[in-house]
Amino acid sequence: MPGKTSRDSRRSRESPFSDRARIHVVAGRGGDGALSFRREKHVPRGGPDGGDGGPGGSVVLVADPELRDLSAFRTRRWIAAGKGGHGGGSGRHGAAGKDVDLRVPVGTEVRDDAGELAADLARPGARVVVASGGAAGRGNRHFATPTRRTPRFAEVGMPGEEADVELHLKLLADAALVGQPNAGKSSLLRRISNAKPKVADYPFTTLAPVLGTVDAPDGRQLVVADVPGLIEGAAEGLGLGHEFLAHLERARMLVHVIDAAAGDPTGRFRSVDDELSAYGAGLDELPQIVVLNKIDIAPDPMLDLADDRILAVFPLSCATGAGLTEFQRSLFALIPPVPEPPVGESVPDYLVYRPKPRRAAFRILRTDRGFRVVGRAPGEDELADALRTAGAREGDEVVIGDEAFEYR
Ligand SMILES: Nc1nc2c(ncn2[C@@H]2O[C@H](COP(=O)(O)OP(=O)(O)OP(=O)(O)O)[C@@H](O)[C@H]2O)c(=O)[nH]1
Ligand SMILES: [Mg+2]
Repeated sequence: MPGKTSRDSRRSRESPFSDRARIHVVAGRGGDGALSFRREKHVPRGGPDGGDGGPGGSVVLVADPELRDLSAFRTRRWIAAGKGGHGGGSGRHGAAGKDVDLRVPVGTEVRDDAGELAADLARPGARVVVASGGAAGRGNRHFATPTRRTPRFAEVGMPGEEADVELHLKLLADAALVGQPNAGKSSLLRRISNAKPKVADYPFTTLAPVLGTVDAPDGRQLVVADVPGLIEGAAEGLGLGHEFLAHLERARMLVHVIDAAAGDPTGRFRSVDDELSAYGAGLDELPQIVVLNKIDIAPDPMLDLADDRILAVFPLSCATGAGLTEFQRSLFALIPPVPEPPVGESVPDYLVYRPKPRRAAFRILRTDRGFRVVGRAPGEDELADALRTAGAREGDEVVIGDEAFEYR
C-alpha cells in the first residue's frame, strides 16, 4: 500500500527523538514610566501624575513529565516574552509583559554560550528563568520632592535579558537496558513494563531511547530505559549508541542484556563494557544486573566473570517468559536507593539562571530634551542597548553626570 508507506515515513521524519536544542530567548522590555501632570479646571499645572510602566515578561523553562523530548524546539528557536505596557497619566500603571513558559521534558539541562551547566530541570515542575524581563520605568510622580515639585522626567523601561541557550535532555531512569543490537532489550522492556518498543530480528531496531514503567505488586514503580544497541567503537561514534550513552549517566543501575544464543556471553559482556569505560562519565562504575537472554535456544549459558559491579546474573527468555518473574522481583530488590540530598540541603525547585549578570544598577530617565543616565555608570554596549530600546534618535541629548552628548 503506497499510501501507508508514505504516511509512515512522513511521521518518522517529523518526530524523531530529539535530545538537544539550541534556542534564542529574549525577555520583554519594561514599559516606560509616564511624564505627566494633573490637569484640572482652573489649575494651570497640577502635580506630577505619571504612572509606572509594567515589568517586561520573562522566558521560563518548566519541567513537564508529559513531554518526551525536545522536538518542539526544532521549529521554535527564537522565543520572545511580552513587553511591559507604558505608564499613563492620572497614575495609570502599564500592564506587566506576558511571561513565556516553555515546557521541557524532565531531565533537561541548560547550558550557556560557553557550554557551562547553568541549570538542571531534574524534577517535575522545576522552573528556571532563562531570560528575565526588563525592569519597568517609574513615572514622574515618584520624583516629586518638596524642592522639585514638577519633575520633568520619568524613567524609561529597561531591556529584557537575551541569551543563546543550549538544552540537553538526559533521561531520568532508575535502570537502563544496555547491550549489543538484537540482544533482546526491547523484548525485555515489553515483557516487564507498559512500554511497547518495536522488536525485530535485525540490529538497530531501536533508534531512540524508550522509557517504560515497571510495577511491583506492592505498588512501587521503576522507570526503565531501553537504549539503542551498543557496538564496538560506540564511544567513538560508531553505530547509534554513542549519541545515547549520555542517557545512561543518570541511571542508578544498568541491566546488561546479552544474547546467550549468539555464543561467547563473556566476550559480549566485555565488548559492551569496554564501550562504557571508553565513554567515561562513571558509566563503568554503575552497578549492573546481567541478563542472559534467549535460554529457550541456549539453555545453559556460562558467564565467566568476577566483577564487583555485577549484583546478579539472570538466565531468562523473553520468548517463553522463563525466569522473568524472578528477574522482575530482583530488579526492585537490587536497585540502589535514590540518593537522599544531604541533610539541611534541599534541591531548589526554582532556579534563576542569569545569562548576563547585570553589572550596573543604572537607569535611564526621559527628559524634555532627551535622556539622562543615573546610577552606576553602565558599559558602553549596555548603554547603547538601553538607549536604543528606550527609543533614542539621532540628535537626542544624553546627559551622564555633568557631561552631555548627542546620541548617534
Ligand atoms: N528465541 C528468542 N528470541 C528472542 C528472545 N528475546 C528476543 N528475541 C528476538 O531477538 C530479536 C531482537 O530482539 P529485540 O528485542 O528487538 O532486540 P534489541 O536488543 O532491542 O535490539 P536493538 O533494538 O536492535 O538494539 C527479535 O527477533 C526478538 O524476537 C528470546 O528470549 N528468545
Ligand atoms: Mg531494541
